[in-house]
Amino acid sequence: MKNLRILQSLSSAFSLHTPLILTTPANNLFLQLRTLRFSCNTTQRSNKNGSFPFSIQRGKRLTNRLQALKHLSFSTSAMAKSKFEYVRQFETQDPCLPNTWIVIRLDGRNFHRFSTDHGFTKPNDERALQLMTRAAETVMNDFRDIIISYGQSDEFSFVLKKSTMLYSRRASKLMTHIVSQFSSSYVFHWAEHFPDKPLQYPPGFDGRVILYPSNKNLRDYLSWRQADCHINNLYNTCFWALVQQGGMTNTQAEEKIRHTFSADKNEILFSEFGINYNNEPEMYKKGTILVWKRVEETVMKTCRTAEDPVERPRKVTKLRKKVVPLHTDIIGDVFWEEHPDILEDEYV
Ligand SMILES: Nc1nc2c(ncn2[C@@H]2O[C@H](COP(=O)(O)OP(=O)(O)O)[C@@H](O)[C@H]2O)c(=O)[nH]1
Ligand SMILES: [Mg+2]
Repeated sequence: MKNLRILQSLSSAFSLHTPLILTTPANNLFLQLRTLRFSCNTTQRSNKNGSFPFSIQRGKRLTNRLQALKHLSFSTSAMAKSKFEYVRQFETQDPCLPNTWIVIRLDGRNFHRFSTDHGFTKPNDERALQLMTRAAETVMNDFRDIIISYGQSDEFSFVLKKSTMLYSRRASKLMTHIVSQFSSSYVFHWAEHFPDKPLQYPPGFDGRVILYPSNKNLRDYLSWRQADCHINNLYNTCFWALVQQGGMTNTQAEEKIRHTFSADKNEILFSEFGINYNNEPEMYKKGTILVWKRVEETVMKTCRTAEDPVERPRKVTKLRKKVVPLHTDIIGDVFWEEHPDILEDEYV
């Protein structure tokens, strides 16, 4: 305990004086306590006069604190650092505020062109949507603090639980890892979903980090994305029916539905094309929600039982957490009542 306090004192003394005496920030100063021996690694070389950093400008307070340590064997060793080391100070930290939901949304880059170049069916391509879901599942399995995800069109949102300490909540780390894992998975699984269509060029995805302090904010965010899915899908279903089945040009179709409300579009679809929008696939209307479910899994295991003491391969049923896709409403209360574990974060 005593040594720990001394270490803390030394550390805070350094914090006070580091702008003057050290060229590395205080938090880059590695203080290690090993069997009553302090080993202090700091940059030496980067001081202008080339002398040992403790002795050049030590303040009174620092001197006093170092005095207190004289009964301990105190040794310093300079790390082999180059004169370029100082550039690390330009790096900024970007931790996400504690106790907030961290949402990371990614979106396909220029997917209007990408979908045309790869012959996606309009307005919805089931293969493309399944591939997005496949990539998102991979991300969830890799980053298990993601508690729920939501995807539609060329976008996916990942929600990390409030209490996550993954990568010390560093925004750039979380966002880049999730987006790059998603991108590589999208390419990795491409051929399973488009066996006859080789990938023409590498797709890309952008990413952003959004923090929500309350459960209501988070629910409203997810509701916003699902409402967006519904609005776009109704518009696109109507637009492409007018073009593909009604023989209109893109401009004519756009003109016809430009100032219409949802009810008008439903009416056009039903009266002109016999399409009941309600019967359209749920995945197109609602998007895809990915949640964790405990599922029973039967595996083969070599073991013995109470009745049979001989070890032999047997079927064993285990509970396992698995990502499952849902295409359901998340705007109303029902979904949240059925999945109470999502919003309750036991550590916050
Ligand atoms: N045909 C087709 N296109 C899709 C599908 N999913 C996404 N897209 C295209 O991807 C675009 C996504 O919108 P947005 O991100 O705003 O456009 P971006 O900037 O070009 O990526 C849509 O406008 C469509 O052109 C699909 O299932 N079928
Ligand atoms: Mg896009």
